Amino acid sequence: MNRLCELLGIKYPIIQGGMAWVATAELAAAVSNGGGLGLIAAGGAPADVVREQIQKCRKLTDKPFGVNVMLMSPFADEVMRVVIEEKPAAVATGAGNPGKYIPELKAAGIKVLPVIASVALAKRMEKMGADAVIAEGTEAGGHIGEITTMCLTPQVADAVSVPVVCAGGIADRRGVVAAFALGAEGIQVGTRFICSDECIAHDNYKQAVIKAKDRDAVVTGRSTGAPVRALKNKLTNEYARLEKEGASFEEIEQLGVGGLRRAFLDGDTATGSLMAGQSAAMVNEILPCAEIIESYFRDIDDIIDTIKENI
Ligand code: TUI
Repeated sequence: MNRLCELLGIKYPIIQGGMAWVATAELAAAVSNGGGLGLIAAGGAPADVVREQIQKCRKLTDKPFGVNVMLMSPFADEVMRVVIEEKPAAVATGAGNPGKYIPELKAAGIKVLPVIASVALAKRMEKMGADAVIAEGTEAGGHIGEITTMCLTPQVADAVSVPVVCAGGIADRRGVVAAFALGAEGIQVGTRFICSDECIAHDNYKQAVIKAKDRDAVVTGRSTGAPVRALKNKLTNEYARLEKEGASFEEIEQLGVGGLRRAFLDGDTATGSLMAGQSAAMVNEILPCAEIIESYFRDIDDIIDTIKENI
């Protein structure tokens, strides 16, 4: 039995990425109903909105689901308090060190799954009681670290004993086999789920992901210390121009304000922040979450047979 499935009480070892605005109760419930672990993304939302989302998700699924808490949010403390009261099956965290919250989360029976982008933080999280770590490579969308999935995953797998979930660039079942070959016991998938029937993002956002080619998911914000990967558009071009000109931190940050909302709600593909990973280039159609999940785990033997024939 797969350790991640056992830990979380799920059928397939797949966790949905915690995408701000995109990962609503509807998406999380659909992923959980499809046999994975759905996550509601708290993003920058206030705590009462997160509580409503958790309660809504409970009505849509009787399967385990979780909440992704973005630690750079000004509401992170309040969101954690609500999560501890509501007790979803799991909490994933991003963009920071969740150490100070771990004892209370564990005391509430909530599984703790920190997203990490370095070996050092993976080790620290294991020591502090994390139940698994999500090793996210730089291929991922949104706020990212520097190390590739290919290099990060085996190093984290060698460094910790808890299950490692591999994230960043996994677009299909070939990626699943690669992740498991690198030592992972599960995968986290974000971008692929943007193009699902149950994702309530604006259709323009979904179509932009479908249209994306290999070099379209670009990184901006390296100069401000918060690199973000999103689909290339007027916003990313403008961002890159300001960074090159050495504009002030405030001026650069101002450009991104409301960007996700413009992309997700308004379908503004020019000035919205179309956060997506490099795997966007491999996403070609909108499908129900359950079909997406099954497509990741179907006919795995065929890939392994091909590998055996060639090595
Ligand atoms: O968190 C993410 N992805 C995100 S968060 C987000 S919202 C945002 N928007 C604009 C700017 C910044 C954030 C959009 N996408 N992924 C998980 C992740 N965590 N990637 C990298 C990290 C990370 C980085 C540094 C985790 C911990 C860390 O250092 C913590 C420490 O104190 O050592």
